[in-house]
Order: sequence, then C-alpha cells, then structure tokens
Amino acid sequence: MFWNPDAECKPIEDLRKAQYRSLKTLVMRLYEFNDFYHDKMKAAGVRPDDITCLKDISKLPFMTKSDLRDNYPTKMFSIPPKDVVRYHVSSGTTGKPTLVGYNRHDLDYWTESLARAMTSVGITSDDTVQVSYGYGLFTGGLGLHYGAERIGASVLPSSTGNTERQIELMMDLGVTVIACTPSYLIHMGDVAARMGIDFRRDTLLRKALLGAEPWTEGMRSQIENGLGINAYDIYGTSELAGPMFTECTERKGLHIWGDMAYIEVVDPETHEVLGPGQKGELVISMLNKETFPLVRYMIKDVTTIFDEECACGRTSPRIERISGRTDDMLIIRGINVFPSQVEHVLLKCPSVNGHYQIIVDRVNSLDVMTLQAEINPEAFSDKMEDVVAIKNRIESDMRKYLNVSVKVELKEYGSLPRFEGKSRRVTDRRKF
Ligand code: DLL
Repeated sequence: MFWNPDAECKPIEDLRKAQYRSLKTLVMRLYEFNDFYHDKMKAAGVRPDDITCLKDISKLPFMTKSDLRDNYPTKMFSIPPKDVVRYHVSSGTTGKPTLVGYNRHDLDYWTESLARAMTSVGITSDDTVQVSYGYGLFTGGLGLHYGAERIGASVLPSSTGNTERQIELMMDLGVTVIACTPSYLIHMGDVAARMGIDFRRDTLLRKALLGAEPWTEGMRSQIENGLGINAYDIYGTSELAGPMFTECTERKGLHIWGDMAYIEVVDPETHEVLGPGQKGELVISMLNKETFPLVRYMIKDVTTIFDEECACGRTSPRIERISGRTDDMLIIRGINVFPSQVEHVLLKCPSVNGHYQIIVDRVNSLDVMTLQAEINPEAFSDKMEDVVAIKNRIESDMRKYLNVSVKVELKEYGSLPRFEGKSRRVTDRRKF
C-alpha cells in the first residue's frame, strides 16, 4: 500500500534528477540568504555554481550538533520569525538544547512523511492509533498524531505514563495500533500481565510503531511473540523534523523518502563517503525544509545504505536499522561495543526478558563491564545450578560474539528500571 505512489515509486533516474534540482535550489537559497551557510560555504571555498551534479554534494561542508548549539536558539533559521508556526526542543544529554522550528510547509511535509510511513506498514483509516510517545517539546507525540490523523485513522493521544489507564483505554476503544518506544511497550506488557490482561485475548492490538531508541531483532521477537502483534521500526531525529521514516512490510530496512532527504554514510573518523553495505555514520541533507534546513548533517547514528531495490516497489533509498550512535559506543579494553550488540546477544537466551542494564567501571586500571539482566519468572527454579548455568551461558555467548568478558548478574523479575520514554540502559562510571 502506498500513500503517495508518484513520490514513493518514482523511477530512480527521475528521483536523482529531482534530488539534484532540490539540492541546487537549496544551496543557492542558503548561500544568498542564510549567514550561517554563507559563511560555512565560503570558508570551505565552495559556491553554488560548483554544484553541477548530485555527487557534488561532497564539496559542501559537514554540519554537526555543535553548529546547532552554537547558533541556538534561532540563528540558523531561514525564514522570518513571524512565519514560524511550531517549535520543538530536543533536550540532549550535554550542552544546550537544540531548537527546531517549522512553518506550515515544513509541518505539511513532516506529516506527509508519517502518512507514507504508516501506510507502508499497512495502517489505514480503519485503525485506531494510540500515540504513547511524549507530547510536548519531544517530537514523537505530535508527529505521530498528525500523521495518523492525515491518513484518517482515529487517534488516542495518550502520551506517556499512567500505564494502567492506557491499557484500559486500549481495550475500551479497540485500539489496533500503538506508537511508543520499544521499552515502554515491554513495560506495558508487564503491567498488563499484572492486571490479568492478555493482549492477544483482551485487546485488538495488531501493530506497533516502535522507535526513538535503538532496539534489536531479538527485542522485536520478544515483543511480537509476547503480545501477538507485528512491530515495525520508526526512525527520525528532532533536527530532521521528528519521526519520519519506517520499514515497509518487507521489513528490510528503513525507507528514507528520497524527495525529502539525501543520505550518505561516512567513516566516523576520516569522514570519507562510504559505499553501499559499508557501515558508518549517517549524514542527511533535508532537501525541502524551509525553516531549519540541514545540509550534510552528521547525525552520529550508525548504519549502512542498502544497494538493491526493495521488493515493495518503493525506490527511495533504504538504510539498515540504526545499531547505535558513535557517541554511545563503549570501548571496553580496546574493543568497540555497542549496547545494541549486547542486547542482541543477551536476547538469544530465552530465560531473560528485555529489561537490562549495562554498567562499566574501571578496576585496577582495567575496564569491567557488568550486565544486569532480569530472569523470567518461569525460568526461576529452586535449583541454584540452573540459574548459574544461564549466567554462564550468557557470559560465554558475550565472549564468543563480542570478544569481551562481561560479568553477568541475573536479577529477579521486576527489579530493574522501567522506562516510559527513551530508555537509559548504560552507566559508564569510568573517569576519562
Ligand atoms: O527520537 C524522534 C523519534 C520519535 C523517532 C519517535 C522515532 C519515534 P530525538 O529525541 O531527537 O528524536 O532523538 C533522535 O534517537 O539520532 C537516534 O540516535 C535515536 N533513534 C530514534 N529512532 C531510532 C530508531 C526522536 N528507530 C535519536 N532506532 C536518533 C535507533 C533511534 N535509534
């Protein structure tokens, strides 16, 4: 199913031509009218005339989060303040927040991207969509809300928190789709079980749009098998607009709408542009945003571009699901480890669930990584040796797949933190 077949299935050559036209117009506009971009291009010795084909994008300088912070709040905006109709703010973990502005045109495109995303996973006007992402400064709630309304679905704007009430409303209103973080949906499943509610028996839920944090195929299986639904990945960042891109029902990577964004993947250290299939840091240029344009923005998310076309018929480029952020990568005794790799290995073990915490310490100058994981109630046995066997198996899997030693502590079911929004699973107590 397509929301906008002309845009989504445009022949690849036509799409590239359209991307070039949009890029050229954007660069000319920014050089003329935006001080930040003008100075940045000038410093890099590049003028709009130098952009003569799509590949010439590589002549343009990269942008980073610090550019956004240094120009806080609105110095990078490209329209008069009176034309801004919405702001969102990303809190971030360090430094100043990032402020994103939208005019009507920007909101319209963002909503269109979500209408396409929802349609591509089979959500229709017959669905009732519960939006359990936070509403407010975070982009998740309002973004999904407008997308669901655009396709004509009924929307339950429940935001985060008050989980028991959310579950009751889900049953009362016959909710068929939920949009939230994967960690919140796992938490919801736990709370429902405590209330004696079985998602399969007592609700009409059939799909989930999960994102805003990294999650793995292992987590997807746990959620799908536990709740009896299909779970799809949704991706975006506040700087781009918010959530925008999803998998289609083929589930072979995230479709990045080509008329809206041009993507590259670069080596995080050398910034060399990498080819399809090579893993690196995602760089996005937003081709038709008016208020807060982005050219070659280094997002820090790690992924790779797929080369072959998707069987669904969409021609937009696809990326592999995000495995983490370059700034989330842990270096344990010289070995690079992404938290999502730990999750991937952990969830191979059927006796644990999706609740875990990673703690890194430095003991006698050596890095020590501890993984706390909850053991499922049914895996608890009176025999201590069974629990020890589970722990040994996870430790040996971690050594085998990640090449690092991980100390595993198995915890009682329900004892580790739950999250309503984005999860916080890593505590790095090393002092650098
Ligand atoms: O998290 C926007 C969003 C809302 C996406 C709802 C999906 C659903 P920020 O708060 O700016 O925006 O955080 C963006 O979150 O750079 C990634 O590191 C991470 N992230 C978002 N979606 C995914 C995903 C929203 N599906 C940052 N998989 C991004 C992995 C994700 N990481």
